[in-house]
Amino acid sequence: MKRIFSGAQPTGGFHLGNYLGALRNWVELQREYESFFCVVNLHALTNPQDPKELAAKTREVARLYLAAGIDPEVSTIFIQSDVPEHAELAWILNCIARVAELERMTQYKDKAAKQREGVGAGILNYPVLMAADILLYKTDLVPVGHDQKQHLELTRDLAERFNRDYGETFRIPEAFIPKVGARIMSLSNPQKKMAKSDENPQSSIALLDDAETIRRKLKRAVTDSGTEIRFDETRPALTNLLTIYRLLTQRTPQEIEEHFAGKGYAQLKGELADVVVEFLRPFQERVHGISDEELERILESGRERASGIARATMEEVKNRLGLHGAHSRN
Ligand code: ATP
Ligand code: LTN
Repeated sequence: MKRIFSGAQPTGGFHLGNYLGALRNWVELQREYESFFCVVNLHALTNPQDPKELAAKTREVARLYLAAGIDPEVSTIFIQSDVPEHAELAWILNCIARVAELERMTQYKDKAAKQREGVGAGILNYPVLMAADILLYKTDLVPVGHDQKQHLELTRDLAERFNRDYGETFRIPEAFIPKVGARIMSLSNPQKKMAKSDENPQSSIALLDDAETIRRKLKRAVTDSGTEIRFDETRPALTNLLTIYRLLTQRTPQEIEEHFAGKGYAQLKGELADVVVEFLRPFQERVHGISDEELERILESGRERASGIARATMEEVKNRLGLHGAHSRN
């Protein structure tokens, strides 16, 4: 069976973009692949975190995975820092990565530009840790949103370089980026993606937002000029709302355009709010229905399953590099 690996950071509020761009596809693909879904808390450390909050968010993200439909009986859900091999392999890959290629990453450039006190080394090395996550599990497919495409290309480059220099070790992974939903845009600026790190809470719908908040945010969402409700690339704000509607109702663009013929933005926003609220209600109930004990049991069994594979890969990597431990000499 081929393997999937993906992850999300336990930072900020998980939003509809994270769900529609990534999580939704994890759920769909989990039965066709052996799947690993990780809460990447070491990645979160690239920005300052409050320790208590980080611990709570880490559990919350694992709950969101479960509520979205990741089945712990078929998929492995675990926390990145529970498997030390992620950091270990990241160090090794850092030694074959080049500073110039890391500096070319657009996410790095964006984040570096915002940092007034000097950009942290962790932000530069962030995609190397991501490569380690993926390569440790000999992953075939990585379902992510569009913003991760360049990081996946770097992952492939690092794997190829290692294989060339030290012998065939890593599988070369492919990105799985959905045709629709890979880039859900901000509700307040359709030129920017919906992002957890956006300082304006108005710009995204969090999966844990209550009904009233959702209605208010959608009512205030920016729109373009023109009145006709249709999918139109020259009207990105409208098309973004319609795309969310499309993915949550699973109706075709044609059906949607017919449905809204002769209606205005207010009607669309109202109906979209109903759809989002109806979608999130059972989701939120499931999030709160998972007991702490059950969650810990799932994460512990995830840790065990992930560790077994991670350890085996690291053994191979260390052998390739001449890093034999005392126990394996002789
Ligand atoms: P931010 O939202 O602040 O940019 P992030 O992208 O680092 O945070 P993660 O939680 O690490 O957020 O991302 C989880 C997944 O969600 C990734 O696969 C990412 O590509 C996807 N994703 C994030 N934002 C969007 C979006 N606006 N549309 C579609 N997919 C998205
Ligand atoms: N960088 C990703 C999160 C991430 C990831 C991964 C995704 C870390 N490691 C491995 C897929 C596979 C992001 O979305 N910000």
